[in-house]
Amino acid sequence: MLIAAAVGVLGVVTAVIVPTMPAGAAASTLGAAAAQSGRYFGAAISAGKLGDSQYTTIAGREFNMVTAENEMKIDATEPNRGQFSFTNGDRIYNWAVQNGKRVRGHTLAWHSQQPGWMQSLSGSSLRQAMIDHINGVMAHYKGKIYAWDVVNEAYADSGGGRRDSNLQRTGNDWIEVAFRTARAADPAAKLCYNDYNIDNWTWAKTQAVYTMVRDFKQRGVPIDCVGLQSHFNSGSPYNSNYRTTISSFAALGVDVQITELDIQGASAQTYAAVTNDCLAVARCAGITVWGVRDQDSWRSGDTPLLFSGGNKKPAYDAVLNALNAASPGGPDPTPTPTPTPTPTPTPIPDGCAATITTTNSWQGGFQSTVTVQAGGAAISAWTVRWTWPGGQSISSLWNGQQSVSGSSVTVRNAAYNGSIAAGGSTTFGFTANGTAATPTATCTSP
Ligand code: 9MR
Repeated sequence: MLIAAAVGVLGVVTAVIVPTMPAGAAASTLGAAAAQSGRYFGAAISAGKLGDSQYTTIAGREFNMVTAENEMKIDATEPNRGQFSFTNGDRIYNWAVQNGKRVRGHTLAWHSQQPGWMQSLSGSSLRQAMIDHINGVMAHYKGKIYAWDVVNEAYADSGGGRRDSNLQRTGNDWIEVAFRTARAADPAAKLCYNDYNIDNWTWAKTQAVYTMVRDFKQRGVPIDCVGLQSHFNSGSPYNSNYRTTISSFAALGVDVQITELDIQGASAQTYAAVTNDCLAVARCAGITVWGVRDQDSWRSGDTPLLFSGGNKKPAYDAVLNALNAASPGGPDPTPTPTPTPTPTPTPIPDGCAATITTTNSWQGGFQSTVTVQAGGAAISAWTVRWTWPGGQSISSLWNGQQSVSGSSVTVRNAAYNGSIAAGGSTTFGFTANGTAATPTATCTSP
């Protein structure tokens, strides 16, 4: 009877516990939680605080991406013309890498925080100084930076035009010259345009930057990402059309990175909304908060961050929970106008199949989605191959790893989307130069 009672109790306990167990173990830090869907979670780090153990304990534990808050800016890295200084930039870079984090570079061409010598330049000598600066800094960090904010804050606060600055007065093409210089200096770094108040889709500044990025993609000016700074406050509040902003930029064929997030008052609900908006768009690559604790913020009076002293704020839990609730296999695919599915009359016996569809095209270029489908058995890795018929070339590819040999393209799964359930599918995408083409692709899985 005792045994029967014990079994009965165990049976009840089991029945209660099992259904409440999460499908996968929830991650306990922001970086690990974001990584579950192939994203990162970062923070702006200040070299002067690397001796503060509360600061480094939190930052070391929670974040897997680092931006130097001031130390890689123009005044810090080239205090005298032609004389570069990387002491503090390297302190941050080394701390990040020694702690297993990647680094975003911030920033190469900006009207603000210019050293005195640059402020006094104009015309072709300023243009040359900008090019030399980009080359000097990017050479030092070549191959080491995940993404550079190549150009920062080049648009006016209202009206939808460019901001007046000494750089703007060198000619309207200064932004594309900066991007072309940056691509040649470090082809491995993603190149971002970064700005504030481009979060609300209805604002003229947002539309102006969108138009610039679309023009750059159409003309082949190298740009890989848009940084939405996302400093939210009463004058520039979060709006639910933020998701539209993210997906609209992404649909141009660039990554979107939330680069300097802080929210006046740190509403948990707003932090969760921002996180969910990023999670809803496959090409929203990650989120960086602009500081670690409230006391570290450039707007500390707004208490806009995720930590107060050593303590996690309610906004922290909201962000962590949102990240943990994201689909584990990878980012949700960007909602695209459903392309007419290619009928698959014959079942895939084993392995996988791949289909290329064109989702967008323009003069000289196009964007495609490739659907990778598993056959009758689950697969844990895949390789898709095709041959371009007419000189096309990929300019940017996401959710996969490409290698190219002449006209032959090979794309392997990314770290987070190799596993596909039997009959399930995943997608990757790319933008390419040339005339839109949908060659037959083969898929193999080991
Ligand atoms: O947080 C930065 C602060 O420490 C500096 O004094 C300030 C100087 O311009 O820059 C702050 O960071 C800015 C970033 O570089 C660009 N976007 C706006 C950020 C907040 O001002």
